[in-house]
Amino acid sequence: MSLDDDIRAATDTIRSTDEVTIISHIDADGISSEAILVQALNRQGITVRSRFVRQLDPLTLDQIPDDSSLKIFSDLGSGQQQLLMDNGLDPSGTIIIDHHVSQPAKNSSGDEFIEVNCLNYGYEKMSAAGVSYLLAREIDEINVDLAKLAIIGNIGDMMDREHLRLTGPVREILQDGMKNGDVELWEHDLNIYGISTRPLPQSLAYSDDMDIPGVSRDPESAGKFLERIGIYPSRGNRWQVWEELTFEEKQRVSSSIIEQLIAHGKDTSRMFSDHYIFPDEDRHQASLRNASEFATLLNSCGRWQRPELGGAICRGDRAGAYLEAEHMLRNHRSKIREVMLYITDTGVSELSHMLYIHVGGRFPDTIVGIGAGMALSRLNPEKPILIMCEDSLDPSMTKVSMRTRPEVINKGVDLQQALSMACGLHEGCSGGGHRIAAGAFIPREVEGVFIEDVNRIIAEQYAQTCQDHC
Ligand SMILES: [Mn+2]
Repeated sequence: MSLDDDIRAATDTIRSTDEVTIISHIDADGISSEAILVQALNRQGITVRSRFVRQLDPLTLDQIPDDSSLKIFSDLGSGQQQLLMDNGLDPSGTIIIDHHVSQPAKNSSGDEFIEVNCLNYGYEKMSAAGVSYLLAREIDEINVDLAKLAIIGNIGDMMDREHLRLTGPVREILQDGMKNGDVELWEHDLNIYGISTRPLPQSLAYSDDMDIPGVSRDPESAGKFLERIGIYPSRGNRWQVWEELTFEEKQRVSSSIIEQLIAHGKDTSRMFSDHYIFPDEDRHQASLRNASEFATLLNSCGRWQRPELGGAICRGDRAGAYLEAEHMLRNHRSKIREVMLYITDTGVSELSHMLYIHVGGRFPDTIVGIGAGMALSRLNPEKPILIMCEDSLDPSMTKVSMRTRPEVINKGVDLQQALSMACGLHEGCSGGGHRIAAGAFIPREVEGVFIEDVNRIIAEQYAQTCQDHC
């Protein structure tokens, strides 16, 4: 079997149905996956209803209608197949489109779900939106105009972060988008975030990947750095965004940063990355002009319980839904900043192999992980960070989020594996995610021992890599 075989099997099932219920995840990848699937299915004359969930658990399973519609799970489901079986989902009437670690399950007659999961074939750098797109394209070539959404989902799930570019099958999806004319590739450009909306000094100061002496973490100094090389704020005191610089100005900035890094003996290997630009989006709606900022907008919709707004934007709404989402994004940013400042001000506890902090019920549990990721570059980025908070839906439970950086992954750390293993040691725990970012829900009373377990497992991961390579 191959991924293509699985895609064809799912397509055959879809062709023989006229009603579908999609159950998708609330993040940028889940929202763009849903938007791809809905449009592809509607074009086939199939009626679709959608549900967005934060995670698949017995509580959210209740939201799935008990009817004869074909159920399509996207960006979730692979790791919860036993739960789905136990809840009576029919294997022949259920499709799972996912990229998380799969745990297959069989019903009493030995049947399994129809699963399309790129990870099952070793494609680690493709997200659910990528798989959804391949399926949509198999259904009808007309769906190549959905490639842009697939790029957004993949970027939202950070599929480009390790290699600083999209790779593998997603690279081919990118070619589709470029051929379709609504995706532009800026290859080997400066590795900064916010190229369409952030004032340049801020973009430079808060690059996750570059530690530029005299620039990083200090927007004011970053502004002075720019002025020293002859780049000044335009029109009053407004700083340009990266996208607005001329080619020559960009080169001047890049070469000055290289000089600065080399002069201080810093690593230059993560200085350049690919950017994915959407030239058809209006400059007045700048948050939609590139894939990473578009993904941020979708994430903020999901995190604040309005995933359907993100879905409307994916389907082309540039009026009501966009304005509302922009408003939410501003709120989202200020809340994440609050989390980050709380973490850096309060300080974290340091164990041998990780940092941790408990923020109680101070912040919505949907954004603490992002805040922790941002705080990490201001703390000790050598160690993964674990953050705990109260579960908003069930106060007897604690939500755990972990984040780390690519350099740490390269040393053998796998947060998904660490949390899954630690969850296996205690009743009532569930966890999953990715090597670089993972999460879990655990009963409150096991918090203390859980932290110790995770720290020990991460220590073992380091030791294992050392055995293999040292
Ligand atoms: Mn995903």
